[in-house]
Amino acid sequence: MKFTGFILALFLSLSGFAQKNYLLIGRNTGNKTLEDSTKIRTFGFARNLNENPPIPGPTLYAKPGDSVTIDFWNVSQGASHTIHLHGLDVDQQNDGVPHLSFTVLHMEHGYYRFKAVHPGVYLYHCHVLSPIHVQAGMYGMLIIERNDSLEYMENGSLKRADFSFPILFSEVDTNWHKDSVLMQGHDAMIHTAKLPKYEAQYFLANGREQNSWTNSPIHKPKGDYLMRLANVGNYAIELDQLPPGSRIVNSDGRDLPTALSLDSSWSIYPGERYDIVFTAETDQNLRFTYRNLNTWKAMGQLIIPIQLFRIGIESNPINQVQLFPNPGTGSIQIGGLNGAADASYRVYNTAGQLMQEGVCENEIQLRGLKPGLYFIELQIGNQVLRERYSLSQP
Ligand SMILES: [Cu+2]
Repeated sequence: MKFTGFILALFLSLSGFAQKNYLLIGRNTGNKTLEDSTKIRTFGFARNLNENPPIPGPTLYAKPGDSVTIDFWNVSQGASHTIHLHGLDVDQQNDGVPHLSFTVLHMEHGYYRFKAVHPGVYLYHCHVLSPIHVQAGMYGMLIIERNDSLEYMENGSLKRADFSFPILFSEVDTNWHKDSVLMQGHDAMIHTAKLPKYEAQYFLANGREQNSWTNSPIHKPKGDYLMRLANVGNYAIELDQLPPGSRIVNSDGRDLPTALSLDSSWSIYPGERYDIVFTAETDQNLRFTYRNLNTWKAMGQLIIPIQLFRIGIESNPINQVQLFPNPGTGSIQIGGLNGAADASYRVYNTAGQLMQEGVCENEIQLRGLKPGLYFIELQIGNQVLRERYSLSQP
């Protein structure tokens, strides 16, 4: 028996399949400050007991063949929660629909287990009084990647993008974040409360509103982009404006046999997910309109800019240079410098005043600057890269 176990372990390790373990903590005492300083109460999934649950919850990753276990703890006084694995082919026990699988009560925990099979984008969310608990913030993305985040299938062949990024759409209606809505009875079977009419005032992508995207756009060199979209809100997301040549290669966790061109309009309905690929040769404004499903009225809009590095020469090595994390707390790593000699940097504030300068190695430490927006200029030889940088509170 021991020997069989050893052979099995050897086989599993050689085959590259892994055991992926995640810990999520359900909390109903979160808060989120919106861009106009409105503060709302939230529920959410935190990674540890100290964390204010982020919205969305952490993105979970797996590869085909992985065995995934989510250990879910509930520390929500008075509220029960579950994790529904939206779009994944899990068995009944692990589906997270209360009364069909199991519910996790306050100070209890449960395991959700499944095998990752089809690459694509999925969602997880609490399924207890789901209109309320999802609006409260109990949702996140789950991505099954191929060998890495850049691979995708198009027209039956394996391809590779230069960059990829996930975007999860949602909304906030502050009237749904009042205790009278959030803290009513949590048992779906005896739930009688009247819900306010849903009219979202805030429009989010990855939990971020418009100013955040304007100030910190997607900032990469030109190349092929793989964009992983999901909608967990109550509105449809109309893809208003995408780069020419954009196409859908994967829908709801299945590769399309033939890529679908997005030259005409397309919408992502609640719960849907798409992988979209395009080539960015110039700066792009990706535009998304949030539409009421009953009236098709435009309720809000979000523009996500892709701002390419502004470099003159195609083969320019500065194309590969990246500053991260951004936003950050003042310790900025510089990727792709590759030991370039005579690299220098300058930091300007938004009024154009030079705040700091120096010789540039693999890190820049900002000193004594207030939180806010800055411009960081890197000079390598006669090539210059200018990057917006958001300095957040340390
Ligand atoms: Cu819940």
